[in-house]
Amino acid sequence: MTAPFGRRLCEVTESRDSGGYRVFSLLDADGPEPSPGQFYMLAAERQWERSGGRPFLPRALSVADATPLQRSQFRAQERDKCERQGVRLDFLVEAVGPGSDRLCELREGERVWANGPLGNGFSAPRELASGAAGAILVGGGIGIAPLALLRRRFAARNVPARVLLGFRDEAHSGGLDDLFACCEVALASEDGHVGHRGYVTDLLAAMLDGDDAASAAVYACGPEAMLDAVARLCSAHDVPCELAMESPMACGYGACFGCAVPKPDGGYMRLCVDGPVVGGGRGSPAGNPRRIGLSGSGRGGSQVPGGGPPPASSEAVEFCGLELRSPVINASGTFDAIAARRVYGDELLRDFPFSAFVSKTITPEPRAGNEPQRIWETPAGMINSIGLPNKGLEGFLAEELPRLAELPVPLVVSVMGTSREQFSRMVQGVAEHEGVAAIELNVSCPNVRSGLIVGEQAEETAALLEALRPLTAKPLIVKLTPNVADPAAVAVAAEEGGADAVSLINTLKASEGEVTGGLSGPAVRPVAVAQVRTVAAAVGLPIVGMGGVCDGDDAFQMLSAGATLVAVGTESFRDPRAGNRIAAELLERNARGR
Ligand code: RRO
Repeated sequence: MTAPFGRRLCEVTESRDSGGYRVFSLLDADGPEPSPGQFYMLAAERQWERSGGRPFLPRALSVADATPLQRSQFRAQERDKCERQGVRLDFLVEAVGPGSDRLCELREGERVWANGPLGNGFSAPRELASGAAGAILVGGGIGIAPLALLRRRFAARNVPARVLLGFRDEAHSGGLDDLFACCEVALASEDGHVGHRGYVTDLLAAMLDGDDAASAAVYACGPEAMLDAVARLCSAHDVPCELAMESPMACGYGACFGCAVPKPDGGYMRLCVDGPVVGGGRGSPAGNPRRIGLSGSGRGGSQVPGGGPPPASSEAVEFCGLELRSPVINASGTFDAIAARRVYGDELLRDFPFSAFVSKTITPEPRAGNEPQRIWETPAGMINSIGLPNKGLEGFLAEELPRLAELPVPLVVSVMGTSREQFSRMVQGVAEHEGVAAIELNVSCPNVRSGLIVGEQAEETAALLEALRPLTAKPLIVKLTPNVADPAAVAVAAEEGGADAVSLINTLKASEGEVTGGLSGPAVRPVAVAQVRTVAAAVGLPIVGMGGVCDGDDAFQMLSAGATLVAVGTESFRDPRAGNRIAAELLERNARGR
């Protein structure tokens, strides 16, 4: 079953302490019932971004319990809004940072933005737990949460399930009484305050040494070291296991490419869409899980260079010969329409959030992307070091282009190479396909150590465009870097070389501690607006303005600075429907301003 497309406000119906943790309940009037192991991206409606711009991104929490509610159980005012039955969702959370701190402070009556249920849950009980030994559930710390719902589903189907839970110390054994109140559990604690003194995997090892272990199946969630140990034990005993993993995640639906974990056969997978539950093969779980935790070429834009009011109506707009229904598109690499369709189904196509779709940048050969960790939250933004994971030109043309051609909007393919020859191959390879309306030349990725970043030098940019211009009549859009002293000089070079448009800004080179990558989000918006204004004053080309656009006012500001189109990037991580929302807000704002 697919999730409803977008995020929705859910009321907090209960919130209470549970040991060192907090349990809170949400009334989800519109969502389907989740499967054990699935998760939601959550953000409080109020006071998110409250202190120093954090928390900024929503937080992934796996669901600890889900209770279908009949309409009659809703409060009167909710009942009218709800066409079918809703679900009460329980979550377990520990205050360990700005996001979880705020979620721990939720009080009854508050509202929370929820996007979900997301991800692949544990297999249905009948598929794995058919043997006499049934299921063995292994939880550690806050990882006990998804196992609580799993245990209830097993019980409902009369599948025997033994539960092994481990805690560091008393302060970290919260949730136990709440989530496993009425069932038998074997406990372990590192400090010996309860049950076996040691690790929960000691209990698992003893159990797997038993006679009936061969017919068991193991389901586990907990810290990385625990999952590694569970995987090793199961492999040694030839017992199938499923592991609920965790990785820093910005979006939950495949857009951000942040939650990568290594695949057993090399490369990476995104935990949000290929997990968070992985494994299932006999003795071949997740490989080596690294981390757990959710816890046309119409030259000249319609804008007056250097500013002036945006068009009175934000509805239809012409851009490089393309008729777009609104000026709002996506920023390359911030929305994976193929993954999003897997998650949200065809509802995505019916209400597609952008008036044109820009692909993630592709390169001549496949790339696995950078080693995780790949994303870090910053004040009012985030740093990424994704490293261009993509299937390469051939893989893109064979596997992705046909599916992107099904989108209800024009397709812009973003390409990159490390030499003029490579760029030429990319442009030729892509341009001949009917489904490709325009090509973005990414000369500005901050995260690939390829040596030259073409867009840092005006002469290189002009020479590149002169080489590429004769290869296609399709519009060429040059994606500029903000990491130069004079972006307008590079934009002028692109124009002189024959570009049809420029887009800016790519992310700002940034560091937080040891981490280096590209900064995006509202934190960069003033820089982006300034650069769009400067570039608009210097070139006659249409401009795609982007950088921290979160709402209609931001979009208006970008258009007022001289952009013809506005691209939404990081905001789509927080709100999958941000593109349509911003287009509607822009329309409303323009109507007000008239
Ligand atoms: O994949 C990335 O790391 C990435 C790219 Br291609 C880009 O153009 N900008 C960015 O911030 N990250």
